[in-house]
Amino acid sequence: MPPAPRHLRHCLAALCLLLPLASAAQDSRNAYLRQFDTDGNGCVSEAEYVAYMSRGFEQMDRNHDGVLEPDELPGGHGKPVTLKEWQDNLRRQFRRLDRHRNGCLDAQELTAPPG
Ligand SMILES: [Ca+2]
Ligand SMILES: [Ca+2]
Repeated sequence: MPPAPRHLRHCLAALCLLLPLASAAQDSRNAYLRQFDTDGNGCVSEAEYVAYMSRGFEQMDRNHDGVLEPDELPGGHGKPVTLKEWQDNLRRQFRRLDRHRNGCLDAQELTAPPG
């Protein structure tokens, strides 16, 4: 699988700054998971992951046209990103995080550095 385009990696890196990685005590991991886990079953499905992470897109899409133009991207440059491209990238990210391949992320998988 080809690496994500550079501008997407930048966006995702910006989102990952929200992760409490440095102080990833189990409590904060679980609190983080609960933000994603809308059905409360203790793990994050692909749909829950994409829905939650898409909020980042909506917050950055200041003119709400469904496209992140360069001036809406972190750093103010890069190729425009559509919501579909953003979500496709999130699904790839989800599959990388799902190390147990059970279609659901536990707190440990969710807070692991992407890679
Ligand atoms: Ca869930
Ligand atoms: Ca836009």
